[in-house]
Amino acid sequence: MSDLSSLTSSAYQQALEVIASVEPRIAEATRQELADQRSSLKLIASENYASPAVLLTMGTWFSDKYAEGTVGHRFYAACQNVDTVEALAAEHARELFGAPYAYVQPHSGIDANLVAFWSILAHRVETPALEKLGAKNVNELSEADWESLRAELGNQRLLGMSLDTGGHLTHGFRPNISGKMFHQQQYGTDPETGLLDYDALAAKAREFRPLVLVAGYSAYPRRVNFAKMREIADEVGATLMVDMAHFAGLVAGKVFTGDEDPIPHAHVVTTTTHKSLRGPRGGMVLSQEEFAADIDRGCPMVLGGPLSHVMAAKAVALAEARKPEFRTYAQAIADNAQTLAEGFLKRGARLVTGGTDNHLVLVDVSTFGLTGRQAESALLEAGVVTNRNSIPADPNGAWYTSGIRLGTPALTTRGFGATEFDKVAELIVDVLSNTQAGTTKAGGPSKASFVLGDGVAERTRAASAEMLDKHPLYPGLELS
Ligand code: DSN
Repeated sequence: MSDLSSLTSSAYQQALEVIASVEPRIAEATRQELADQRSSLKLIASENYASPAVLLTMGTWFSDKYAEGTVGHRFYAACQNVDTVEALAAEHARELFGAPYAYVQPHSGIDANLVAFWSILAHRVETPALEKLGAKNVNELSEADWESLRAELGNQRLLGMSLDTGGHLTHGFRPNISGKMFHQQQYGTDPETGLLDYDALAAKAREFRPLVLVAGYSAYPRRVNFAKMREIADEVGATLMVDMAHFAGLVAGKVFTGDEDPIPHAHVVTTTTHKSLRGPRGGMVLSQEEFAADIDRGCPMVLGGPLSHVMAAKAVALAEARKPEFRTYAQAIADNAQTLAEGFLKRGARLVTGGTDNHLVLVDVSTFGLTGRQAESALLEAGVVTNRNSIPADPNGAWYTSGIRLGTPALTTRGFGATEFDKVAELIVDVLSNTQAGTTKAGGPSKASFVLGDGVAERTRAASAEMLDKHPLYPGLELS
């Protein structure tokens, strides 16, 4: 056991004892969560395993500090150490991504997107209106001018990728705030190929003329040409916002470069920090200088006090991602996704878009006679953690779905390579081929219940355990 893993073991051992002295059930659930994560194949495309350094950084007294405002300009006293933390996290983010500006306060992806939306509205709508009226801020406006500005702010257009073709809720999905605060339209993918059709997208943008064009995805298994996206945005006068939450690790690790790197092409880029980037749970906004001042007003515009302990952990994670080994990790994420996709294809499974060139694979499980819900549940019983996901034009809707989404970031962190990912595909195909759709209580076809063949869960768990034991999670971390 290395010194570091021994230190980590004793740190967690002692922390759990302290927690148990107050609420033993929480200490027990925490131990159990580690045991469960260690003993299952984690394939949720948006999850990962942060390093012990990142995790430990979150458990400190920075959590107790209020620090509304920005570095050096806080609405609370005694923020000198939070200033250090926030400035460092932002510096690492700028250096890592080559972004002129970084804002590390958002608590999550939706917060980051809200900051981005409102800073775009502030920059493109509010500021010019205030200038025209000769006012410095909205408090100086007459009631009538304020009402008319408010109406204008709420009357803007956003074009984003639809949820069922791989976009995210926050990209203009009607039930989400993004679909309510903007007039929204959605672009999709080509019905035949499942791929983005840039010409169709451009035609839609010309007709709709959005203020904001959102690019990025959470379930699209392909790379995006952000240079083309920017051309489209420029042609129609839109601001290009890229949500790179899923693939930030591939951008950081220089797997996505040139036209596939959103940073030089987008006006504003948002991300979470806990997916392929392997940091703490949180969000971040990167931008060109032009938007910096408006993004900096994230608090109080849409955020409250920053989570200083999480900003500290972001700084640690971003420092990790600046190391050369992170590039090796990022490349392995993409290589492993290729292997996983090939493993499915050679065993006869159907993949949306026919494959992948990022970190995720979307399997159409209807060819196994299952809904996504049934596939997800059967796999979970066999110790394989995935999530059900809509496929384009999904006949089973967003609850039952017809797909499962699989990602490689987490198991790549554990050291899985080509051999293991091919085996993962084999195990999943075995489970799905040996699962039958169940029936409802009334005897009709069910979209949820399923019957897993005898012995399938046991043989899957045994084969997984062999691989998981060879690639332990947090090697050397032992709890008594
Ligand atoms: N929930 C995340 C995902 O799984 O993709 C996105 O917010």
